[in-house]
Amino acid sequence: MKDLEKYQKKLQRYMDKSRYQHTLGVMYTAASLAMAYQYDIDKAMLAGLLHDCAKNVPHEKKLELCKKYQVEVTDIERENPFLLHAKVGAIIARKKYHVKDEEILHAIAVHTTGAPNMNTLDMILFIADYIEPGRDKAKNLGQVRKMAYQNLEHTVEKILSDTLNYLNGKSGRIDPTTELTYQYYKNRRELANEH
Ligand code: DGI
Ligand code: FE
Ligand code: FE
Repeated sequence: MKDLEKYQKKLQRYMDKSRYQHTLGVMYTAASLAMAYQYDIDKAMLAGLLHDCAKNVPHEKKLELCKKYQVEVTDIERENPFLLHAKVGAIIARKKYHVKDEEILHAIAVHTTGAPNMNTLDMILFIADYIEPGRDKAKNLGQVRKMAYQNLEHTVEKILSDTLNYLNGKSGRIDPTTELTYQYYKNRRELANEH
């Protein structure tokens, strides 16, 4: 895809080396998950490439952009503006990279907390961000990487459970969406097990 190369060059100018490496890792991991689940590979790669495009935008500027484009900012996002790089990433992908595909924009917008009832691309991006080869800090990474190629929903639930455990041991507030999303996927699995 020609756009992909163009976007890579542009992104590289805005990102430090390690963030760009992570971005490429997510892009190729998203491609590989798209292969496994017969999803559109080009779309998965574009979502992966752009998902953290707002990562280096200063907090003030992120709040400004949300106001300008009438994107709602929750109290938790105001307190932890790094959470906003997902929603603002979708704004920048639309305005600066001219991405028109709403599925790609949505996947970028929900990539940090997840959201209940995510679609296939949302889950591919959410998982790829967590398991890409450059990641090494989260626990159970080996198990999660294997799960990713067996069941997307179960993997999302596992990642959220591990993330909530990790955040509970830290002082940072937990976004209710993260909690809500975890409960949603846990309930779905339990309901399915009853039948
Ligand atoms: O942008 P990346 O670092 O590549 O990845 P990301 O957008 O998934 O952000 C990961 C971080 O977000 C990780 O340190 C856990 C944190 N996080 C996820 N959900 C929440 C959260 N942090 C807070 N405070 N609250 C949340 O609900
Ligand atoms: Fe991110
Ligand atoms: Fe990321």
